[in-house]
Formats: sequence, C-alpha cells, structure tokens
Amino acid sequence: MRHHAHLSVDRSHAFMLAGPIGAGKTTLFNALFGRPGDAQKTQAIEYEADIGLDTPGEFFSHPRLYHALINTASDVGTLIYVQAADDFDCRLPPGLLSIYRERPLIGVITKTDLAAADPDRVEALMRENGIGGAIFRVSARQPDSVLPLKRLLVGPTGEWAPGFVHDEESQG
Ligand SMILES: Nc1nc2c(ncn2[C@@H]2O[C@H](COP(=O)(O)OP(=O)(O)OP(=O)(O)O)[C@@H](O)[C@H]2O)c(=O)[nH]1
Ligand SMILES: [Mg+2]
Repeated sequence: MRHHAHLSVDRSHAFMLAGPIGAGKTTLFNALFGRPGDAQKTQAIEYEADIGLDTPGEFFSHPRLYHALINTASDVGTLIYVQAADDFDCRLPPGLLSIYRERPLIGVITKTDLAAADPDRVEALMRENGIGGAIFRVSARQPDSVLPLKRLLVGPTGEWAPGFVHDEESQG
C-alpha cells in the first residue's frame, strides 16, 4: 500500500462525545453545530465539519464495544464525557476515557432544566471518576448554555471547523 503522507489529517482539534445511552450527546452535538431537528437514536459514529464526532451510547454502555470507543478516540484531540444532570450513577469505567493520558478529558452535564436535576452532585461524581478538565453545564432548553463549550471546541471564531461560523451572540 502506498503511503500518502500529504493526505494525513491533523485531528488534534477534533473532539468526541461519549457517555451513556440517552445522556443527550446528539442533542448537544446538534446544538454545537446548529443542526436543526430533534436528535434521533445514534446508530453509528457521526462526523461533523471534520472536527466533531458523536458516538452511540452503546459504545460506552456495553463493555464488549469499548474497543470501538477506544479506536474512535485514537486520533481525536479532546475527549468529552457526557452525563445527564438527573443521572446519579456514574458508570465511567476506570481508565476507559483516560487511556490517552495526554489529552484533555472534559465533562458536560446535560438536561440541567429537568426538575430532578442536581448538577452539583453529578459534577462531584464526575470528579470522583477521573474527569480532570473543565465541566460544563448545558440544557437543550437554553440555547445560550452551549456557547462557552462551542467557543472552546470550534475555536473563538470557528476557525477549527471549516465552513462553520459562530452565531452573532457567541462573538462576545
Ligand atoms: N429536558 C431535556 N431533555 C433533553 C436534553 N438533552 C437531550 N434531551 C432528551 O433526552 C433524550 C435523549 O437525547 P439524545 O440526544 O438522543 O441522547 P444520546 O446521548 O445521543 O443517546 P444515544 O444516541 O442513544 O446514545 C431525547 O428525548 C432528548 O430530547 C436537555 O437538555 N433537556
Ligand atoms: Mg445519540
């Protein structure tokens, strides 16, 4: 096989969402990229703008699929663990997302709008389970809540995602 060095892609700006089934990964993914419509159940790895990857919750929740998650993460710069604010059972397997030690591992707590939400409790769980980086809180009901994460992931002006432009309100 010929080696096409010029075809190699730097994916250090890419990020991958991982976490339990129904945590709200795809809803968040769609909000980050301004994709319209409600999230459908994720069946396979989804890519967006060459910098974002959304994974099916099964990759995370079924140990026999861990290899899929680990392979998918192998060339991604930032790993993002997603858990809902009303889910108090952190099933983050020790080492699963920290095998790539040099990479930032950040957390996102979704569904902060729910009556049963306790983001402080979920954040404490995430810390106990090895999420060392920033932990963001978002709600699909409050579109502005994703803006800090959006700036971090696609760059302050959207330059890491070709063709992607920040919303007007995210410029401040
Ligand atoms: N109230 C509320 N519901 C949310 C929020 N985010 C997602 N949901 C709902 O949670 C359910 C699951 O959302 P998804 O985004 O499909 O979850 P997922 O993590 O992608 O699930 P898988 O693809 O199965 O791994 C859907 O019914 C969403 O509408 C939120 O911030 N608030
Ligand atoms: Mg999904």
